Amino acid sequence: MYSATCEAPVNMALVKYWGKRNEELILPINDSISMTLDANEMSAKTTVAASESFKQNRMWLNGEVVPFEDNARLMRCLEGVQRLALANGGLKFPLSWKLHIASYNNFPTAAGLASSAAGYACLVYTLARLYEIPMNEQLTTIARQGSGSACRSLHGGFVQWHRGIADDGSDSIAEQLVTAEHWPNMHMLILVVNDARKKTGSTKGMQSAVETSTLIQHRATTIVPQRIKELRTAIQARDFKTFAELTMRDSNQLHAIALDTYPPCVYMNEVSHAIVNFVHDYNESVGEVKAAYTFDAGPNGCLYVLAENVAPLLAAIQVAFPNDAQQSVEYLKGIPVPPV
Ligand code: 2P0
Repeated sequence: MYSATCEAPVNMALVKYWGKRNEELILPINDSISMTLDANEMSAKTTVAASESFKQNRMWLNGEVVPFEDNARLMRCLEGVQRLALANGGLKFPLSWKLHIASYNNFPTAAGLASSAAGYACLVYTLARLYEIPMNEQLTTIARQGSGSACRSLHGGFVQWHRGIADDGSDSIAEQLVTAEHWPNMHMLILVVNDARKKTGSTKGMQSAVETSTLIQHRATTIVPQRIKELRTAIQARDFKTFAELTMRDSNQLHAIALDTYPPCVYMNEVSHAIVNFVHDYNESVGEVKAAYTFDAGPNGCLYVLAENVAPLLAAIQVAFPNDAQQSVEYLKGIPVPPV
């Protein structure tokens, strides 16, 4: 038997991926930029074993059996890695050996917290290790076919997913812009507003947006290219103020597009909007932009803040959102919290 085990962290988009131009290959209509968390924060951990004695391919997610060969995205990832393995040559065992895959998330899978990004990135990387394929750009094009945002979790730090122009998706790759060490005091707090499964998943939500939103093409062709340039410059310069404004504007635009979808997709709730207001009020009260929010396809908020500003921000959050049954905004994970 041969096996490999790896971990891959969640990433959170700053300029959002929303909309595909090819559903099957998962090719986006615009570039996106994200930040990958540390692997010891929120991550997926996957073990893949291959053995001559396995009768069939099997997979477990958080201990529960899940479909394998009926899962087209999973099969595409497996076939993609196996194709690379064949091209590499020197296989230790035949590709016909069946696989057993076990994957765990160390955070709630249903919470809408980018679990598929970490999961597929981890799957593809672990398969690559099993077949002894070194990390390379093509792996990001394979992870992309599991879940679009997964391609970004193959790199740490700040990462850009290029939409590409080729019809076969060969240039729709993820590229690391800078490592996490470039901006070591950048932190993310997650405010868990609701950990229930969302009504309209991202795949369906963005598909409806492409079909019905009259704003989405303008965003993809005009707004995002400029925003990507500006964000890259802000990250290079560690310019938090510009970084924060671009991030907040892009989150707001994603949800404007979701509302412009017909029928509309509503991902943020009252508490999410209260978080938005809180961050703007907080920045105004301290006279400087010290926090930025972003929301994915769900109500949970992510705040970006520099290490030195975490303690006062957390103190203000606790005052604004007392932890009662009605409005539970909870600090989930992130960093060692200094005394407030
Ligand atoms: C992102 N999201 O850039 C955006 C922002 C959610 C909001 O990527 O259909 O699970 O598997 O490619 O990657 C979530 O979408 O969708 C997502 P598929 P995915 O992170």
